[in-house]
Amino acid sequence: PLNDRIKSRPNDKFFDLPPLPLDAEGLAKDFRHYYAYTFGRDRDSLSVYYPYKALATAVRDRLMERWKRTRRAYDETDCKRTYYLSLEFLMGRTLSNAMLNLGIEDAATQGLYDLGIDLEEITSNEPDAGLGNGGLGRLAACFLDSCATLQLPVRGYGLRYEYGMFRQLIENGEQMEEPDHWLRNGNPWELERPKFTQRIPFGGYTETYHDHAGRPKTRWVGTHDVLAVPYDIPIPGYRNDTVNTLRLWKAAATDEFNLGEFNAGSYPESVAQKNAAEHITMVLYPNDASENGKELRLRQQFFLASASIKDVLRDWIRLHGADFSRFGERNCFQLNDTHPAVSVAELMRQLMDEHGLEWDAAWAITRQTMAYTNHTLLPEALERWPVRLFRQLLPRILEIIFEINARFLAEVATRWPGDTNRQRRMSLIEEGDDPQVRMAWLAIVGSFSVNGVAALHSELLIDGLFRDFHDLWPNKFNNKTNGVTPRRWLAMCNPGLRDLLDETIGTDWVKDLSQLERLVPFAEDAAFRDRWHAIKQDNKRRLAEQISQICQVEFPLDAIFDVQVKRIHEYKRQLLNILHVIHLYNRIKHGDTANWTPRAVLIGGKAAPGYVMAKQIIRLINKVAQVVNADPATEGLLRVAFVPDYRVSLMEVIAPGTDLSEQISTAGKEASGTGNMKFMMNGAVTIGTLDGANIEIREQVGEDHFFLFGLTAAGVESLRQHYDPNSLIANDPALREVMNLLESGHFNQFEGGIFDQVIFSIRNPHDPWMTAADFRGYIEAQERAAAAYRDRHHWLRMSVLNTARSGHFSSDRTISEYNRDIWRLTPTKPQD
Ligand code: 4GP
Repeated sequence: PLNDRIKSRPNDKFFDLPPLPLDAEGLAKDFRHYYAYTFGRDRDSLSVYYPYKALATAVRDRLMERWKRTRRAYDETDCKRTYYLSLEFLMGRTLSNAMLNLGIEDAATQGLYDLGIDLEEITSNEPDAGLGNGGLGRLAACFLDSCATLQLPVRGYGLRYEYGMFRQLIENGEQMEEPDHWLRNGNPWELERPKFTQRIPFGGYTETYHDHAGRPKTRWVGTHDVLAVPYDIPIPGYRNDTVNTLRLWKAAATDEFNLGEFNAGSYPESVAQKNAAEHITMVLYPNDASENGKELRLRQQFFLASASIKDVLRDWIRLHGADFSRFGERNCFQLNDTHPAVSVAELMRQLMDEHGLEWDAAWAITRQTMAYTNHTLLPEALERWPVRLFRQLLPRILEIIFEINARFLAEVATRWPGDTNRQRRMSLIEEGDDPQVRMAWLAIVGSFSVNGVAALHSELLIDGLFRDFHDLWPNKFNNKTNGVTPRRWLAMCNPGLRDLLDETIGTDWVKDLSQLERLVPFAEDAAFRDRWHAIKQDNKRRLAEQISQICQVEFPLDAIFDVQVKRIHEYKRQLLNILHVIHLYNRIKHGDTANWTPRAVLIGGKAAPGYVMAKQIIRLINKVAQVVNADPATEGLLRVAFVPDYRVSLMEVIAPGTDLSEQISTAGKEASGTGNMKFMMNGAVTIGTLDGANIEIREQVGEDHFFLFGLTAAGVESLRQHYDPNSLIANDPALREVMNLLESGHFNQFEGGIFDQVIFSIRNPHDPWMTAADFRGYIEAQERAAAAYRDRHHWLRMSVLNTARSGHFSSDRTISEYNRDIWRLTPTKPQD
């Protein structure tokens, strides 16, 4: 056949293509070619989307050769590999990042300029790939960028959701959700790979049989299968010719569905079955740090786990045959939270039922290859699935989980004989009327490494939630403090600052962010600080223009830009922020404005559609903003805006234009935070609690360059017993007046009672987030920040030092640690 004939001709014209030009002329030529011939556009077509698509296609071509060379290098060196399994990859836009990493932005700018086109007009037409909720999903995207930049053989595995994170609209102050059909106009970055389609079983039942050697075996039969079709996305490293892969699975019906296997002669029912199969990857569950306990979600989880493991085993067999003796030492699966934890049992199943391994051999491999990262301590995020749901959807997987549990509990009983309480606590199955599978326990038992995402978080895990497991296996537990990619979050989003850094300390910082340290002496240089200031003001102007367009609120450029953008959650305490805004407003109304620092407060973020309290907080922010902005007394002193539809591409404008970064969660609740790192890198100063990575940020930058307030994690826990918000309110005139304004209905004149629940939460002695407890400390820290901002050069010094000391928070550092301690991969260059 054709394939063999082509293969047998080494180095012939068919394969040996000249490398594509990376210069302005070459890019412009290809751009015009795709625009005119591939997309069939001419001067009358108005859509702004096609210029984007034409340029994206030209850029993708330039990734393609490097992609193949990277793949070939991994195959030929037969290196160890890691698979990053995640239900979320919050990639944002790809085009600008790909051009940056390829080193062709200047050429593209010039090439398009010669055609009379402004590059930014094109790049801003790319829809965000919003295949994630927040921190956990964006972390996965930063990690992929770092893995490719460090030339590590890491492949991402995820789901190709038809609908990503919903679009948020604000109507009369309230959040409305609109579906995000991000694939509507096609996705130039993906490559369908139908050849690697996998078949994923659901339902059915199990039966035992004897194999050819007479050994008893189990098989899973009578299943309703769904096809997993892979789509590959290229992940370019920074100027190193490496292009790694993100493989996303799309669910498709099998042919049997089309032929009506289940409903012979009943065409509409059979098509309905087909739709049901395809539902699996229809939509991303929009909950951040909370459980998604629906059957469809468990289907998604198993679908990802099963398809990805099949793909990895297929690849192993392609290169090594069906000998798995070295599989364990050559492969690693990193589980991004418990969402893909069912992989532990699914790897066991495939190794035993599909490849004939015995339990012990399969378990040794599983325990040698699985590693688990925890991303939150919040109890509501701890995934548990009803045993009955498992029995019905994944009967074979449930059997394996029971067997893992029986063997594990025997180990616990040997270590702590007679300690039945401990056995009950550690069991993978939570007993009760409706027994549940504890997915975190399954992940811990099945993994050789368990990590938290910041120092405090990892400590709290081992002396809290995971304590029993830490007693048993102390060496399994480790910390990997999060990081963010300096390519997107500094070089790409802040070109003004990038140029100044290049000029001041050379260009190596993009690949080695610790180089930013070399900026430290420049913090003392007044002329340098003036240039720093000019760049910040430009970035603020750009942000203010966006806010003006989107929110019709004008931010004065001399104001301190005070920003909190992240998912809306009670523990993140957007409520505390808005109480401070009300306090400032109250001061203005009382004429208490001596030595005032003008302030522009920006808040943004999505609430999970079913999270009532979070939605009320959004409404409150919007109502307070309306009243404050409309009051002539606040002119020039205070502005407040809630920016709708916060997403990756908005953060690219927000972070560079921010002066003050709000990281004000209740101590002990924010596992790490990563927005805090993006702000710091871009020269914002943090006001924050001793929580998550804030602690490490403060250590790096020094306590004089961080506005600290609030209870510690230990303080929060010990205050719980005798927390009395009502006396705090009664004894603090500022808080009392803020509560009076709220309770008098000042911000909801014609809508009585809409904020009752929010108000109640502040006054509730059982308020887990202890908003009132930190109010006094918070407004005092805000006053310190305001005073510091009035001393411009003092502030600029802090700003420079924040960037200078942010090197530690590069995801390159994080990934190097994952590799050093967990993955142990060899950096591998693409072949020539
Ligand atoms: C988030 C955590 O809330 C955040 O602190 C952390 O920085 C981020 O993961 C990345 O590790 N958790 C989630 C989630 O997004 O869905 O649990």
